[in-house]
Amino acid sequence: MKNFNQFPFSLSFLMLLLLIVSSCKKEEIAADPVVFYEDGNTILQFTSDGDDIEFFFDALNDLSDGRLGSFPNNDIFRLVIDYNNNGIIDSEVDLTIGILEDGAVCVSYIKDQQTLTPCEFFDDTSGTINFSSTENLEQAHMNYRVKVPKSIIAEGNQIKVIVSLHDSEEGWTEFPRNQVWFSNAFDIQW
Ligand SMILES: [Ca+2]
Ligand SMILES: [Ca+2]
Repeated sequence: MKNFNQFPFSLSFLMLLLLIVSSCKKEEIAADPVVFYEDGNTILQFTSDGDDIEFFFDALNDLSDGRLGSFPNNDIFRLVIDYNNNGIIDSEVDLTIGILEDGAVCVSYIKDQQTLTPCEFFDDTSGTINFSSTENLEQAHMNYRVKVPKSIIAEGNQIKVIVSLHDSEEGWTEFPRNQVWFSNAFDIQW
């Protein structure tokens, strides 16, 4: 009889505790940007914001303004995403994100490491390619922001990502470098 009475009490107490912990955790993550790569030249970070996620790529060593012009004579980024977080390419499931010259956010699905589908465009996406100072460096330099709904980029709350930055003078730099998608990609979760 004693055990029978205790069980519902413990269960509801546990559920209340879980509710409190999970609501605190959500607010904490939404407020703080998470840096997932940093060296003296490049800072890569994301910020979880409700149903959206914002990526910020700060190219501290790119001091040449490459906002105008067409590829390869411009500065752009490419974000490669392992949608189902399984470490391998799943054709037309995993995706890439970039920004076109008119500012539109282009979502392309990966067929294989060399082949992407044409751009698709989704509501509630936004992005900017900037030549400006940032909190990391006062001198004007290239930096990139892109915000997308989490539902576009993730099956759950965890993905692997690769970021490539293109400078008109230096070409592509991939983070992490020299790899087969997504063998040693960055793990991020929110
Ligand atoms: Ca440049
Ligand atoms: Ca995958």
